[in-house]
Amino acid sequence: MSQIAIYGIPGSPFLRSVEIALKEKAVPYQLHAMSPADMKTPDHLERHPFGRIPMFEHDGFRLYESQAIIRYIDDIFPDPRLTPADPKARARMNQVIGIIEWYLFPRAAAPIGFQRIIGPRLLGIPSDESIIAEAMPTARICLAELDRLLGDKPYMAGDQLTVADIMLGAQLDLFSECAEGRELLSGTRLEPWLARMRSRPSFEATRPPAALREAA
Ligand SMILES: N[C@@H](CCC(=O)N[C@@H](CS)C(=O)NCC(=O)O)C(=O)O
Repeated sequence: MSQIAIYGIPGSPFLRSVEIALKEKAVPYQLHAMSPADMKTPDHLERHPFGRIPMFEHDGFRLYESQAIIRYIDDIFPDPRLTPADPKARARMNQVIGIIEWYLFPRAAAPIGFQRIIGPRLLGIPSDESIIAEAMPTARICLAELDRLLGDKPYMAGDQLTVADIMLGAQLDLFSECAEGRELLSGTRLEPWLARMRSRPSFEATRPPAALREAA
């Protein structure tokens, strides 16, 4: 079996997405657990010039950007397939990934999650309520739109688990650890969908550390 290594901070939703994809395919990997202090070190900047995580390595082939990593994993280990064959389902999957990358993470989950979870819980920094208030309108649009796109389907793009479910599940699982995330999920179809995602062995095996989960 070829060697897969991943670098990242346990609990990070993007790192977790990659781990979930590997677990879904029962592919073993080695996790190099990092701390926030490691992000901008010369060693890590050499692996990831933007100083972010995750970073992935497969037999010497290095890759960053989570969706590129997961799509590569899906190509190399195609069973079970995480990309639908149907063009409309594939487009829906890609649309959800785009919403995560452009709106949900940078403009809602990251600012609110940092102010409510990472800052106060891990770094001892008090929450800045003005940053949370500024992010809430985008967070509301994101959750409403993702709920609409899910509709009554079992998965975001249809009848099968795709990259979109994995990436969104990892994001919303952490986001639901704060009151704002829970409030926005409450009563939506995303709520039972997230419960189903959480009960998958791949999600259970990659649960964020207790310090993050108990931060609500
Ligand atoms: N587009 C990147 C985003 C990665 C990302 O933003 N990761 C966060 C952790 S969840 C990070 O590295 N944050 C560090 C920082 O903001 O300095 C990907 O998909 O991998």
